[in-house]
Amino acid sequence: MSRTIVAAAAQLGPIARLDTRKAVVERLIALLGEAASRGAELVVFPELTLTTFFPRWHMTDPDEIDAFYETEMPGPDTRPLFETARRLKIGFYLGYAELAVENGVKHRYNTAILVDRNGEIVGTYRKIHLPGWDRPQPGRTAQHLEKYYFEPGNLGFKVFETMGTRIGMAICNDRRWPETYRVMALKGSEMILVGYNTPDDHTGHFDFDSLTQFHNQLSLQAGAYQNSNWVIATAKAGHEEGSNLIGQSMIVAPSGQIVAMATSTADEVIVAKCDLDMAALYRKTIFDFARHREPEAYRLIVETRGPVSD
Ligand code: CDT
Repeated sequence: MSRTIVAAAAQLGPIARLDTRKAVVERLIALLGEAASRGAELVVFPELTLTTFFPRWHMTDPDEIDAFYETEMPGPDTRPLFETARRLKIGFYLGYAELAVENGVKHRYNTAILVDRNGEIVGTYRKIHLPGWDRPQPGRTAQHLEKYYFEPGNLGFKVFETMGTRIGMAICNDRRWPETYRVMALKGSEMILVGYNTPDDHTGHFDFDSLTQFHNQLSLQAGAYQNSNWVIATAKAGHEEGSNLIGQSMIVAPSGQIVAMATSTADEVIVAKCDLDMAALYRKTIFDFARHREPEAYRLIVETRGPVSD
């Protein structure tokens, strides 16, 4: 008997700086309802779902900064989302800015959680590949200051056994790095969930920026195919506070084929029935890791960060 899971990407259009959490959560609940009515059992929301993409600004006032972070999950504003998911029997991935206190010390992470169909948090991931800079860059109107607002995640790439499958999580820039998918695939993941906020005007180099959508597709399709995983990737999209965020949320099969893609840059749900045994097919054949991988030849990948001379 084949194993399937109906998965949805719930793309969000822009969120303004002054939009309240309550207003955003109402949008998420509407998307959850639509996904459920179309048979979805698992919904993926974007990176930093609850607020505008604030790393585009350099803020220095601690109170102003703290207002973008969650100190508890669920909290008073997000609890209705968990309750709705439990009632609809639908699991979800949610990205948000996390302010955590570990051993009495404050830490800030770009985080995603995985919630099962009973509304319980069953997995947490903290973004590892933080793009951008740790201080404002002179001459740039739109900054990308993720290294200023977050520390690299300290939980590694884990795989969570839940909802009848094995699920891994990644966040935005992680999707461009092959190591992200490979570590989770080695741990037996069958589905990788990704939320993102990707501006198409961030480098100022037209030759590069004009390929932003192509690079999104390329990374997600390669990650899915080379690692025999379903990839569910969800954008925060549209013209947000002066920045153009690409949409193109998509569901990619382990064959690398795109089986669903958003057509707008607004709130939009896409749904696909994912055959989990398709992942097994690729992993038993062309990507049978145990038979074909040669880790001795890859040592350098974990021994160095940057280029080395041979
Ligand atoms: N949020 C995020 O990781 N965005 C990046 C843009 C990088 S531009 C410095 C991305 O990889 O899409």
